[in-house]
Amino acid sequence: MMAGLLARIAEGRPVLCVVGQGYVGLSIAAAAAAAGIPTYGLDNDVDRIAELTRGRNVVPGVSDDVFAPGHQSGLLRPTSDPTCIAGADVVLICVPTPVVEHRPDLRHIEDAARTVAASLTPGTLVVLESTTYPGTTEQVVIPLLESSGLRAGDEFLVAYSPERIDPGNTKYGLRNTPRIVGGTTAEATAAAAAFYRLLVDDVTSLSSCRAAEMAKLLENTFRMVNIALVNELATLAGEQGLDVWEVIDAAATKPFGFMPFYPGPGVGGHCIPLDPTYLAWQSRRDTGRAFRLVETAQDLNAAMPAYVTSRVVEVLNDRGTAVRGAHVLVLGVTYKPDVGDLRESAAVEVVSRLARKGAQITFHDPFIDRLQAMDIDLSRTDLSPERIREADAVLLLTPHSSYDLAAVIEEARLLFDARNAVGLPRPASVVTL
Ligand code: SAJ
Repeated sequence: MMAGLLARIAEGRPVLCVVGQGYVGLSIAAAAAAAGIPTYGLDNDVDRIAELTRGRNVVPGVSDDVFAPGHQSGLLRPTSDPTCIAGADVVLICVPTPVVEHRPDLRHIEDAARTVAASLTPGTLVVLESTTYPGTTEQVVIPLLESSGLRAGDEFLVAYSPERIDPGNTKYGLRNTPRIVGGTTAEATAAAAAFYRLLVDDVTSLSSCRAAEMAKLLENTFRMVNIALVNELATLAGEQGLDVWEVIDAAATKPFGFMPFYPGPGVGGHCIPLDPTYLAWQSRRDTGRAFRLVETAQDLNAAMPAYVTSRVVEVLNDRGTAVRGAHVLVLGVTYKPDVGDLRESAAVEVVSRLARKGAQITFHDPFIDRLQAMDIDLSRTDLSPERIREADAVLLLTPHSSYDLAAVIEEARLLFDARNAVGLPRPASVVTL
């Protein structure tokens, strides 16, 4: 039964079904099709499927140079019909794992597993890619898959392999970002590793699903707590009149034992601020102990929008301008540069806080034409010299690469550079955290 699966993988043409066509699922579905693998891109959003079928890349975070080759290959078949799973050799589950009230919400994973179970056939490899807490694959996904009546390990194989996409990263893509895979059996691990080697240069096999689940959480928790470190350092440096960016760059001259992270208005996206919660939640559930570093770091990062807001109020005040009635032009509101995604964007909270203090906010972001979030509803302003001159302060929160900062500095009476995009030495009209 598995011999057929392994043979089709070895031939480089297993039939693939990717459940979930968000930025993770569509990226790997398109790459697989471009690599000659017949691929179903399964999603229950029929409008999204209709657009993708027409060749329109409607998923934020998926670059056209990833989507286009997949679509043009003629092997990428967007669909909302889950029966395609019955003909698949390999099924990847790439669905969101949100956090709701500080608890993992596995609803999407559970729904996907049930959908797979309804059409699962013997000899299939099922891989979970969604970020989740260790034990999810074995304790949640497998029982749902076995509701098909098939037995995991004997009649179908199960593994876990976390996605490692970095939206907006033009240097690292699917093929040159190393992969880790862990299966419930040695055969599952081997089959998953063989499949991913069709798409990825460097694949590392682990001893279990749980090891792979925990490794992913370590990766993102590592980032989150180190960002919290420099965020807290920024508030301390600010009070001491130190330029935190100079301090970080100085520390980064050490060629070993240090990795620079940078402060800012906060931590956004749907991974870094959320994934570590899975670790904290499981620690409390399984051991009764808090995962203190995660909880403290999340509090520190969550405090940054208020800190940046207070700094803007302070620099306006230093120039004799009350924040109430002050015209603040915000540049960049997405969660990170060159990615058109507002999820968990700290910039949105800063805008909301300043508006609540009575500031007159205008904003520009090349990816967002209307900002509706929290208690704000603003249309994008044009980025003309007049608009910049009108502002009492220009607040650069997300430095998209399309911004001509020299031109902004030329016209701005005051530029608050929350990301040190201007760099050192800083012109007199430019202030920072
Ligand atoms: N941020 C800082 N300071 C830093 C780095 C990031 O404030 O030094 C902020 C960013 O502005 C952003 C947030 O943190 O608001 C998250 O940025 P990110 O680039 O770390 O996170 P994502 O969600 O875009 O992508 C990350 C991947 N990024 C990198 O490895 C650089 C990677 O961790 C995961 O593959 C991916 O999340 C995921 O899907 O888990």
